[in-house]
Amino acid sequence: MKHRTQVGIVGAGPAGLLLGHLLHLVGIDSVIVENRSREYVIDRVRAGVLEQGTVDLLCAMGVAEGLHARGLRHEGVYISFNGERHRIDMAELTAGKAITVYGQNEVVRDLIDARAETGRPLYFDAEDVGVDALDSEQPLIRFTHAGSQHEVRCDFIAGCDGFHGVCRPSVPEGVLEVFERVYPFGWLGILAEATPSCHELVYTHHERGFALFSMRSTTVTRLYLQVPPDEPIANWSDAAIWAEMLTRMTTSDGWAPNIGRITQKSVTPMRSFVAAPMRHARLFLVGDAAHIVPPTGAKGLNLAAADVVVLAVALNEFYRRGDAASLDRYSSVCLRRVWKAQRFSWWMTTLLHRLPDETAFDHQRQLADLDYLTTSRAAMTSLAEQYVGLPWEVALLSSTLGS
Ligand code: RFL
Ligand code: PHB
Repeated sequence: MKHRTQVGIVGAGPAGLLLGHLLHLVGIDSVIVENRSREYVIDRVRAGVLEQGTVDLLCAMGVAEGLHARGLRHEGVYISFNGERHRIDMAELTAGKAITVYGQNEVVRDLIDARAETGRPLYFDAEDVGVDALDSEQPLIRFTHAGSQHEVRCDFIAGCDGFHGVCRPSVPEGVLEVFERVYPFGWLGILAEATPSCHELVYTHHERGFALFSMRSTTVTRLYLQVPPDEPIANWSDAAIWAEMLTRMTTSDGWAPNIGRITQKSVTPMRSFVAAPMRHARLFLVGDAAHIVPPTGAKGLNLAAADVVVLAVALNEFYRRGDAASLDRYSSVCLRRVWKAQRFSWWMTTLLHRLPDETAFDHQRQLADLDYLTTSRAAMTSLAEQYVGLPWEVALLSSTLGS
């Protein structure tokens, strides 16, 4: 089967779905091709923290009904070390900005529903997905679906297929420069049926390693523990997980997470990665396909959304006015934000984790950093403005959606 579209989108994660819907709103056609099932894409447990800019984007796109009903707005965040929790009042330090806790799977479900309502094509369970003719005027996406072979001829392809996708590896050798750091630890994450015992997140530095208290709703707690990067999850019984969580997180005032039935557990490795430029010919790399951050700064999904805004605005200018200047700037505009998020995520990660080869000096310096962070208004402001998200190109977006 042969199809023709303006923008072919590989991947129905947050990046692909957001892009598809923004393009729909400005009247640009797209076909989205996803190799997993609808259920798998929705059930995958990942991010939870949305920056103010991501929230504003979902609102401007008219897909924020669930977010308004079930999202949890947090105006502060806690940093815990030496058994004491210290609150950073983000809203006060950033003239009223906040983050919102709303699961990535909820965002994805809302966007899949919105896509279905538009009637525009979205193929799940696509097999043998590949991109071709990238250097031509009409690049192609090829895939097999329900036994039939499909070929989508596109003006542009958006590679929104995550870190393990096919788009980045399809760029010819020598075009992309890769910057990478792999960390000597991973995160063991759980979801538990337990009422969150604190209404904001708690990032904990502990002798035995990092721990994070988060949530998904008023009845579900999300927790993470620093573990070795290749730690088999089978090594961790539920009882062992709770014992370690309580050891690391309990503070001297008696605060600790509530315990409940564990409904999901997994180990995630941690890396920082950037491939530049984020474009080759008519292929644009978007979100995790181009960059990965360690989750400590809660930036991955938000960075993917920021890329999407830049690309959608540029495509709109191309189709409305025949002006390709913004498409030509896509990579450099995105990379400025990406590198600042890389720096922030690396800083949060190295501030809060124990390194296997760290010296007593490193440890004392880390504690001094934490002390400074939680007592200096300048340091707290710096964390707050990056955590709620550096300014977005929202003016650009609203003029595009309004046009
Ligand atoms: P995704 O979500 O990986 O989506 C890519 C999609 O492409 C599909 N795909 C293909 N489709 C067709 N053909 C192929 N050959 C394909 N190969 C892959 C995949 O099935 C998938 O559906 O990338 P995207 O859209 O760029 O979104 C990025 C975010 O998912 C990611 O950055 C965040 O989850 C990172 N992250 C967090 N980000 C935040 O902003 N805040 C957080 O609090 C946060 N916490 C986290 C996180 C990631 C985590 N893990 C598991 C890595 C916590 C964790 C534990
Ligand atoms: C989450 O709730 O999954 C979460 C929160 C903060 C992070 C990472 C993940 O930094």
